[in-house]
Amino acid sequence: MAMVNFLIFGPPGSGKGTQSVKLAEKFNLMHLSTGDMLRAEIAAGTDLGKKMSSIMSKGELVPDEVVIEMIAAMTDSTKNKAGFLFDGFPRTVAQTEALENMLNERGMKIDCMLVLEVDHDELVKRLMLRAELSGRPDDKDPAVIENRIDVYREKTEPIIDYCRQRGIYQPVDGVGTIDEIFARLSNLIKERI
Ligand code: B4P
Repeated sequence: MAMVNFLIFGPPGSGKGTQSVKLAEKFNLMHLSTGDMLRAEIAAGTDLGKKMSSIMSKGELVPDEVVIEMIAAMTDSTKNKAGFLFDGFPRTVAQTEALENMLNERGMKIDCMLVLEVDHDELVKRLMLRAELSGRPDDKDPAVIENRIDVYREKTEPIIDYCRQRGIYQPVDGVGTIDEIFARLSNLIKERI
């Protein structure tokens, strides 16, 4: 059966990670989160993790090559999955082109880009709350949160136009309870899988 591949997309704090875990389980998708992979490198104290942690704690994006390499290393391990769910990747147009190439080489494509839409004040509220619970350094400082949102608008949002031109752009209301948003996303995935 052909794999159907999804991007879950949206500003920091829009709920990509929260929803991805649940969706991957429900639809047997291979969940790949570059944020989780980078935090695992930091937690393991690797050289790469040490280099990346200062970039991430400022709310900047790590270099494209780093995340592209991480994803490339994972795209062959599909283990009878129905498709990929890329979470927090791609974050630049260059990453998007690299992902398309990787998938094309394997006879696949990006089938759908699910974009969680959440207003600015709600994003800040969620991230400040998460800072209290998780202690993530990039959530603690309101100035870093603002920078992450600015970086998203400047470097990541242009991917929306790129995907719109390919006819795979699918906006989703990202405000509501986690279960409500899960139901909205599930309906969209069900139609395509
Ligand atoms: P990520 O790990 O991708 O995380 P994120 O954008 O901060 O959050 P996400 O949208 O997943 O939010 P979540 O579900 O957790 O990136 C972290 C950093 O890693 C980046 O800033 C960058 O430095 C680096 N990085 C990662 N990928 C990269 C790439 N490809 N290229 C370059 N750099 C990269 O939700 C947030 C909070 O909201 C949680 O506490 C959650 O419980 C809560 N929440 C979720 N849904 C809610 C709802 N419906 N209502 C209320 N609260 C909700």
